[in-house]
Amino acid sequence: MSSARPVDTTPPEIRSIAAPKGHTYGEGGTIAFRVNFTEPVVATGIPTLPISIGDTVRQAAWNGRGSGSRSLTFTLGVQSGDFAPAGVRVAGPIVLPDGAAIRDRAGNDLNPAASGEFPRARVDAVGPSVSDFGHIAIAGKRVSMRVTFTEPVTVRGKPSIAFMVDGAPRQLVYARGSGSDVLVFTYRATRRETPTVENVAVSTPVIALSRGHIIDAAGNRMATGTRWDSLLSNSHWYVPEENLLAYMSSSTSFTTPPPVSLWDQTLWSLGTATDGRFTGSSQATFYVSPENSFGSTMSIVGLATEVGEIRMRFTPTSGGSPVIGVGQFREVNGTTAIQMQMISGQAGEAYTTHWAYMLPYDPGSFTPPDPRPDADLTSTEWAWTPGTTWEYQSDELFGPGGVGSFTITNYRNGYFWGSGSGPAGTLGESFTQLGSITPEGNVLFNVLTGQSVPTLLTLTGQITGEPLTARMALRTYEFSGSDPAFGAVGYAVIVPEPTT
Ligand SMILES: [Ca+2]
Ligand SMILES: [Ca+2]
Repeated sequence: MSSARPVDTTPPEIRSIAAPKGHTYGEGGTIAFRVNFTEPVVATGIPTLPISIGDTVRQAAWNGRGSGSRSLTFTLGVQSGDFAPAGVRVAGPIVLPDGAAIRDRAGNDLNPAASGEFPRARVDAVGPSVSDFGHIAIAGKRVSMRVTFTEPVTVRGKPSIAFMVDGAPRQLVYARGSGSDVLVFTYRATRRETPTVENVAVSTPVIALSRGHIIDAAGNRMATGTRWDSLLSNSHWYVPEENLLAYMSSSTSFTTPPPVSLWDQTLWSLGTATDGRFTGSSQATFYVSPENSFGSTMSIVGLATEVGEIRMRFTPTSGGSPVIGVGQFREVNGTTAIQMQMISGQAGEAYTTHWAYMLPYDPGSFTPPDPRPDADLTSTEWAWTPGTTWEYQSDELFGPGGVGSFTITNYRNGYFWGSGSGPAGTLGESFTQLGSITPEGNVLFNVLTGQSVPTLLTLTGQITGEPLTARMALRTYEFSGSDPAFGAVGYAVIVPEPTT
């Protein structure tokens, strides 16, 4: 009696996929998926198993071992930015690229259908970042700042934040908070120092990690300005056609005569960025009329912070007013733009202010548009501000605790100007102002005081609220050395019009 072995015509199938180890996988972690088949399989090439990590599908690849057995292991290396707090899942059937196969011993091809959900295999390859730098607090000799993070962090070493006491550079050093999402940085004044609201100033706050680090629960390091380095390094930026608009005022007043509109194109060439710091050059062309233009070539010193703010200083190569700017990285139609507000700042010269969405370009294949008079730059959210009066507390303008007011008389394309006054004898006894407000409410403006030798102050901050409840958080902004410097925050509160 012959017992012919039956011919195997049944394709192998996936019986199960074992859950990866329950864990939060950080950047550089490896997630392993053990795929069990209904019979022994022979694998060749590099079969892959698609895995959903949040919104991204990535391929876990066969690790090359176990051919001839009933199970194969597929592994996936977690990459920076991967994020799946609810776990990962199989996104589709096993993929067999050219040259890859999974077959049983009789040569039947695998039925590749696969599924599986693994809620305990969480992925967090997004480093913690600062969500808020608090105000500086002064209590006797102790100066402190609370810094809030996007998630709980663990601190190793002694990270620090540079600031100034009486013009001297000092460090706020990490003191406490590891394990939570708020860290406190402190500085103890020396015997000869008396820190006060007036003499303490913080630059654009940046956490220096020199001898330490800040990590999240999955071991990812704090995002710093470093994450903007590749975007900024050796890049070129231009102003798109619809943003080609600037305003210029006289050297003595921002209202009399009124500022005039200019068409401007500004091109930046940036060098290598390191930890968010960069240098470069700027070439601007301003047209007063089709026949009347002037150019300006400036060197750039800039800084991007971990939360995506940009501070820039432009120094004319042939003398003249420096320009300072504040900006934010913003996504515009899928491109990372730099929304920039800039204003020239040197008492006694004509002033120019402009804001725009700067876009990256390749000078080898793209010619930025020339200035032309059809700008469509808008910031309609704040079009209600003309005619509003603001009560404003500013130590710098009105003396310690002093209060004055200003009125916005004109607002066009996000540009505004007006005038204000304060207590007699103070710097801000009378002044005019000129600047811009972005759709998101970022404010940058110059104040020019009314003395025979005027003083210029640059203020920056944020406007929030509706016409009846609006307020601005403002602070002075200087950028003369390698770091920007900001004064303490003061508030401007809208004064309701009398109802009759
Ligand atoms: Ca079979
Ligand atoms: Ca994280």
